Amino acid sequence: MRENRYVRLWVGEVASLTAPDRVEWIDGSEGQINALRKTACLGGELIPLNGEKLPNCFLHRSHPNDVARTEERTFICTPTREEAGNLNRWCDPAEMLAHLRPIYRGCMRGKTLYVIPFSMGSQGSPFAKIGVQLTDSVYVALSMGIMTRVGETVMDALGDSPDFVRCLHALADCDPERRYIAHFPQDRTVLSVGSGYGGNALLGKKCFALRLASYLGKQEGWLAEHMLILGVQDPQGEVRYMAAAFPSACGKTNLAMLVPPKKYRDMGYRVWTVGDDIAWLRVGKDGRLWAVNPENGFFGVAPGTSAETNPNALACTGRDTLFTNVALNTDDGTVWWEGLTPTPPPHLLDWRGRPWDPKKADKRDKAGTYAAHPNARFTAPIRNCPVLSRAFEKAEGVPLSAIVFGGRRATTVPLVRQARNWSHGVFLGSSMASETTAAATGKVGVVRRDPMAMRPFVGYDMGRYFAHWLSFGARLTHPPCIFGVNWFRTDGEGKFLWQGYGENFRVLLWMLDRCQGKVGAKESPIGYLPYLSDLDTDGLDLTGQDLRQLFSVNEGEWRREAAEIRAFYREIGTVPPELDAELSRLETDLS
Ligand code: SAT
Ligand code: MN
Repeated sequence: MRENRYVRLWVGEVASLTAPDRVEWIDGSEGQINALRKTACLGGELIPLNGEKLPNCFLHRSHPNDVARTEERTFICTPTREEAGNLNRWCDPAEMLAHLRPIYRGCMRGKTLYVIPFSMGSQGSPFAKIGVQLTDSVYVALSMGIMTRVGETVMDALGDSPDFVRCLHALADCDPERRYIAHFPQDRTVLSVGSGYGGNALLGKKCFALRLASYLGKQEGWLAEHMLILGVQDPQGEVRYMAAAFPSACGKTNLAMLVPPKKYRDMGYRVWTVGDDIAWLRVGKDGRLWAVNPENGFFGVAPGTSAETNPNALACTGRDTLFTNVALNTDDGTVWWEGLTPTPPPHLLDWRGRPWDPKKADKRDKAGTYAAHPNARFTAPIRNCPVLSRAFEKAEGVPLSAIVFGGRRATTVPLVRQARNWSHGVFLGSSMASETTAAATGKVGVVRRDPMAMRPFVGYDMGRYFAHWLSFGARLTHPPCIFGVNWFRTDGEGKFLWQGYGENFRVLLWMLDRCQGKVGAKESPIGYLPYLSDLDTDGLDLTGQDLRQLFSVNEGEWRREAAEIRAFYREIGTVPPELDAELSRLETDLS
């Protein structure tokens, strides 16, 4: 592999601090991957699965205290607290290093230090950025090999340059009290210790591609977003692209791989997946907003994924996949999770490896009683996706017709609405809220403000991030239309009013009709709402009353919403005046 003295120097420094027995450079070859899988199986980090039914697939069980992102242990370490802003946990860089150094010291004794050169974005793309991750976990090394482009070609692309993001990860003793996910944006460095879980440990993902990248994007004039990207192909063969932001575990992977209902497929409609979690956005020379997915795999939520809900995701997991915290079927060495099939197979070990008793399953304590952990995941190569867009590898990405902001809201927020213009769209994104999910530690189901689904992922001050978003309004001569959606509204009994999944395609079509100016819309205090006759509801199990409730805008609820947004803006403290004006207009229109 090509040498780079900056990488070598840094690896040397880390090795002398952490004292591994050996250092192994990841070249990305098939032979090396196979050897690593063997090592992981020997060491108990991976369990091989049925080689015929699930070729090259493995099960990983994490430490039970380490099953989700830990926002309360995630820090932005900038010289001043102001740079990190009021919503991030801030720590002085020197103080953080003083915490971390003793934890790292000698923590890799007896272990191998893996050096993983990786690229976010396809090589040669103006979007692409290089990182080097060091880790003591073979599971993390293998996962990085799925989620990013790794190895020799990355070192070739880096050449003699010092321009790479330093990502140091150590599982160490996986002690939650000594767990830190620390970001140093000025030094382009991430230091993570004490967790082997996805977003805490696969540092190319949230740490680099969102937190550090959002900071770089602010400096360099682009955006790093928590968004899926998909293309809708119409019967004439024209493909239009949209990017959609939802908080973790709110169905981004399902929407990205959506299968249109049969009648639309028969008409010739198709959906193509470009990405399911992260989008990097730039203004093109043509004044449109262009997007790439910088990743190379999916880190999807397993529970709820089935041949009905998401056949494409299921197909992604058929080979070369790592499953984390799902149940093991001891009869045939396959895996299972809640929702995969209506009835579980008879002999399962739960996500912790204990015999599972289905009679004890209690939805109030999923982690304690379900077969799979509610945040169980699959890590699958993007090339496995049957509906992968041909544009995925395109250096310049895809031009966006629409941006969608969505959350999980049982009440208040209608199925779909459109922002009046760019700044109203930014307001809509900035005021998003969603019920919390199992993807992060903490209570599930509590409504919290989650601007652009980026609350846990903006690497600097939120108000300045909003200002950065607003600045694109002037730069885009052909801006995408901005929409808000909520698939999760419920009736009085707590039942979802909208079927979701493939039926969301109907909403995508309305949005694209709006982008092309094909249909009108009703003005309301919260943006444009569809004329119900423009949304195809034919063949849906939906009463007229349900439909009205899906779109109802209750002024009392919205006055409460506006008051919460006001309080949230106050908490941020640095919200730009344009957004303040949007909020004032909402308040006035509601009164
Ligand atoms: O754990 S990850 O951050 O990688 C997944 C998610 O929460 O979106
Ligand atoms: Mn995510």
